[in-house]
Amino acid sequence: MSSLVFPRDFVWGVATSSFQIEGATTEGGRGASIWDTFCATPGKIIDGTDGTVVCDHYHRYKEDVAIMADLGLDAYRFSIAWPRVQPAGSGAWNEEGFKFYENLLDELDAKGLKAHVTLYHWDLPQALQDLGGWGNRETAYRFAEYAAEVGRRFGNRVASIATHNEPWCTAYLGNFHGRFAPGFTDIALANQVSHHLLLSHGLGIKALRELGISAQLGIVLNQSDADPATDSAADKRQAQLEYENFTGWFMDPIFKGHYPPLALEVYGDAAPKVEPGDFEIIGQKIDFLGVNYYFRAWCSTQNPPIEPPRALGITDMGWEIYPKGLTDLLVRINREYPNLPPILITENGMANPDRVEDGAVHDPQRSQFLQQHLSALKDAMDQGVDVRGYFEWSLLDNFEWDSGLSKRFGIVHVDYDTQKRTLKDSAHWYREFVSQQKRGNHG
Ligand code: PNW
Repeated sequence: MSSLVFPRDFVWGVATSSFQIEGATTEGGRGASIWDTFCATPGKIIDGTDGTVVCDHYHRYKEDVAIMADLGLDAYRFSIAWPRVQPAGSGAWNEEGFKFYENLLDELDAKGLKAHVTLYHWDLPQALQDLGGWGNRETAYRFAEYAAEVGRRFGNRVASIATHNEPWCTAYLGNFHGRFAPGFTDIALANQVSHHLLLSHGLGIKALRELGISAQLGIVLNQSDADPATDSAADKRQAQLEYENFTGWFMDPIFKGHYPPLALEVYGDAAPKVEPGDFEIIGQKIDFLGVNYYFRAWCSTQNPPIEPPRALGITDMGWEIYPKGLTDLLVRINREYPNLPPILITENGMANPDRVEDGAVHDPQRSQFLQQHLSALKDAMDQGVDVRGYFEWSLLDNFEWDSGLSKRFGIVHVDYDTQKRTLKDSAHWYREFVSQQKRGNHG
């Protein structure tokens, strides 16, 4: 089915996040999160759904782990809901919350799956938001306490711990575009939030490192290369600015010790306030970089703008399918950041309006998407980029944030009325692909 051959020890997995699949938002002593609040605000979620049930994974995790084992995967990337384990975001720990993740880890162990844990996939305890959320520098210190507690409990039994998932989305979709919780539209706030997220990352890594645990430590960033529509100086400048705003804004502080210059200049007075020593904290050495890739950025300064060619079509999110952008991105960051650690592709996948027909789900678009992106990934590796694993987004159809349940990213279909899971054709395809990698052609 494929002539692609990845290294023998390459890690094959799938990814999810707590708020998107768990449900049970008021069970087991979980505190409220900003996404509970946001979902309860009329007009914020396009189909009016919320996180109270979603995939009911909180009660069905055994079935979901069994599916991953059946697919022959090596690893599972999931996130811990901070308000489940520390309902107020400071002070008391909730043993029942930790117990859920302990049970999940036991189940993964029993099935031979390695756990890759994300500490923050956007569900901030509401109690911390009430104190200013990520706009308040103190939140970074609360995060480091939370990180250390998870590290103490699970740090020797999980393969990796990532501090944040996609801080760009938290900062800008949440505080500038207003599309994500907490729903603000203030660029200076969004910039300050991004700085506090970076600071919390550095403080979290420091605290985890001091524990001497075996888990690999890192961060997950959503990244895009940015292509200018033409060779004009204006389009090229726009593409550089786009790269700096989206990818460089987090990469440069971590790997170069400063914010990217053009973006900083354009933000002017809205640039974040940085305290002495912050970049030293942010630049803590990490063991891996998680890259989430969905699309490239396309930059045209003409009016009306020149549209991207979109030769391979778009997904149900309206995102251009552009596998070559993954190669371009990886080759670029590998060149521009000489001190880059090994990379994990922590998310890649597509939304498609899948339906069950006669007990099956035919989603050839998704299998093709995965095949194309794995091929693009291999191209980058052949050009010297050190990539160690790939996590498909997502195991299950789930709560797609402001799109609610209306967008389906899973390789496994979820019927939200019955909670029945149905393997899509793409799940069968992925199982066969992974099995082929394990069988060899390894020369
Ligand atoms: C990522 N954008 O979100 C998240 O890590 C997942 O939780 C999510 O389900 C997945 O990708 C699919 O969307 C993103 O607008 C949300 O640029 C929005 C954007 C990018 C990533």
